[in-house]
Amino acid sequence: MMSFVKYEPKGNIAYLIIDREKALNALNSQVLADLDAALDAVDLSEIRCLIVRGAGEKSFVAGADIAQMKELSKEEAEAFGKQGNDVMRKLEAFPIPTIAAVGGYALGGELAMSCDFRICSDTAVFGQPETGLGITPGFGGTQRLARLVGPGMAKQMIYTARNIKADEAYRIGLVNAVYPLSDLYAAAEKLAGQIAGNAPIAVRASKQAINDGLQVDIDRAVVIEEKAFGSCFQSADQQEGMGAFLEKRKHEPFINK
Ligand code: DAK
Repeated sequence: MMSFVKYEPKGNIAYLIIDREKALNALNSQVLADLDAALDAVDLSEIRCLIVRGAGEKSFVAGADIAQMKELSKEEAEAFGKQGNDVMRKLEAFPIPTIAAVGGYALGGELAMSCDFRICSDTAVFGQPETGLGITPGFGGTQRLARLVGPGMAKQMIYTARNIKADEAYRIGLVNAVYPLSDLYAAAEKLAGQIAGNAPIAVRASKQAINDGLQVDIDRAVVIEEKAFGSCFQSADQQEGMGAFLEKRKHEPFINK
């Protein structure tokens, strides 16, 4: 069956490609369901980092599908919001790191914000157009943007519905780096490769500790970190990583054990 989300493994990293180019990769229920299924299909024994991108040269994701949303009842809107929230949460909590490679429009940027971090092309445009459409952001847009760029900037972006370009997105910390479009995916692969080269148990435990720790007070957060730290010990990769340092040699490739 035709899917709007392509899963393309490449060694021990993989792409998830939102592939609905004729609507600039806008998210309707089918795309969300396909994204959910694609996440389930990731081979976590092999893949160590995911790169999320949009198909084509113009858009990452042009937000939720306005044609689908236009006629929703209140109940249907809530159900659509929940479907999106569930899949964004699944992506955010995905066991391995995720990088959003934003080449073009990221309007209603909830998908990008659910990734661990974002890099973008110099052609990228970010914005939350929702209040101009008569709705609030959904799929976590009011929540994650404020956590990423602070409440003041998030409120300005959401109340004004004004788009910002790549340089401003970089300045406010919404993206970690900006590349020419022609270099974006190579840069994403390089980052993903660096991540994939480190001990997977440690990388995953770091992700979970950061995510879980941000939800609680600092006293509980440091306990979460202690558990994550402990979970790495007596692993083959911890033994090899530390052993190699002490023996002044390069470590063998990590084996995720
Ligand atoms: N939905 C549906 N179709 C879209 C679309 C979208 N978001 N974005 C683009 N398309 C379609 C266009 O309708 C057009 O289709 P055809 O006319 O060819 O059939 C095709 O993609 C190409 O778009 P354009 O012709 O408009 O291309 P341009 O280069 O002229 O303009 C643009 C590109 C990205 C500036 C423009 O397409 C645009 O402004 N798109 C809409 C962006 C936007 O406002 N997105 C929505 C963000 S709001 C919630 C749940 C979810 C949400 C909120 C609440 N609850 C349940 C509470 C989420 C909200 C959002 O994401």
